Amino acid sequence: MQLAQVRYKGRKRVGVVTGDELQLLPRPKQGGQRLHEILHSKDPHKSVQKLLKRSKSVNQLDVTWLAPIYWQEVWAAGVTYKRSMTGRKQESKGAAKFYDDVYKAERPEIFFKATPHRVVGHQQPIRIRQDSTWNVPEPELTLVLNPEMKLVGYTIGNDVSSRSIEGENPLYLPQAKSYLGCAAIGPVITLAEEGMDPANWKVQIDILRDGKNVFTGGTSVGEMVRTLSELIGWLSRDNAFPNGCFFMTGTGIVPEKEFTMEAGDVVEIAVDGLGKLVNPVVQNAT
Ligand code: DO4
Ligand code: MG
Repeated sequence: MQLAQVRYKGRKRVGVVTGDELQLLPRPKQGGQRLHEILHSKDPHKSVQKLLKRSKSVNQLDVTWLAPIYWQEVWAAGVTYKRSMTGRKQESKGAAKFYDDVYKAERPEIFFKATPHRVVGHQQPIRIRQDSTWNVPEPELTLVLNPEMKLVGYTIGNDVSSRSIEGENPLYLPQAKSYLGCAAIGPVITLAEEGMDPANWKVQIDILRDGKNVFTGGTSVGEMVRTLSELIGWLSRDNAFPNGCFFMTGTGIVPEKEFTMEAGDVVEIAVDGLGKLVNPVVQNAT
């Protein structure tokens, strides 16, 4: 079951997406629930089934897609795939040893990525920093966690990053990673179900420039060196997430060092079963 947050006739609404169909659930004032309330309910599937009885079908072309986030924080894990480790070692000679170490260490790299106002949804522009010369999208399986840190859903995340800033000095990581428009999430949240096996899911990215493909890459979640429950365990340690949390699980696709993403590009990320997240790229003043 896939849930979206959209703007329809000027109002934020929750919808259920089935292929090309979009069923809008009732508004909170009419007995509905906001998206995070559904996600954090005892049984999100049951909550949606109940609300679907009073839903209304609309055309997907009549809505604006919003990031499916309310007030959750966004966190991210890093160097969870070999390709991220080798890419980072290349960009940052001084810090190469640390990327090698963290790839093998028991404790993973985990960092704070964004608050909701820094996050965009499907078809909304992601940003390149104005003071950055080398930039990449990072396509990442993203976990939706409730306040008890239970995995309630999956979505696609783009951990947009400045490689020039991160590569200059690893202590600049927060500036390379967290700024306005630094993250995209969506287009939908796929509710977790028994029997789902993310390890089999393929992740695919295409970057288009002037309508032509300038980068294409793929990986599988099974290439990740850590398990999802291990990552959630580390994120939860000595921490609390009263509003729930989105957790990006790291990138397995890093373009060669000659490549930088540019303003005007369009980034398309697809993950098996989770849909396709599409975002144009801008580098404007804030
Ligand atoms: O250490 C840098 C960040 C790593 C990261 O974001 C990733 O591997 O996805
Ligand atoms: Mg990343």
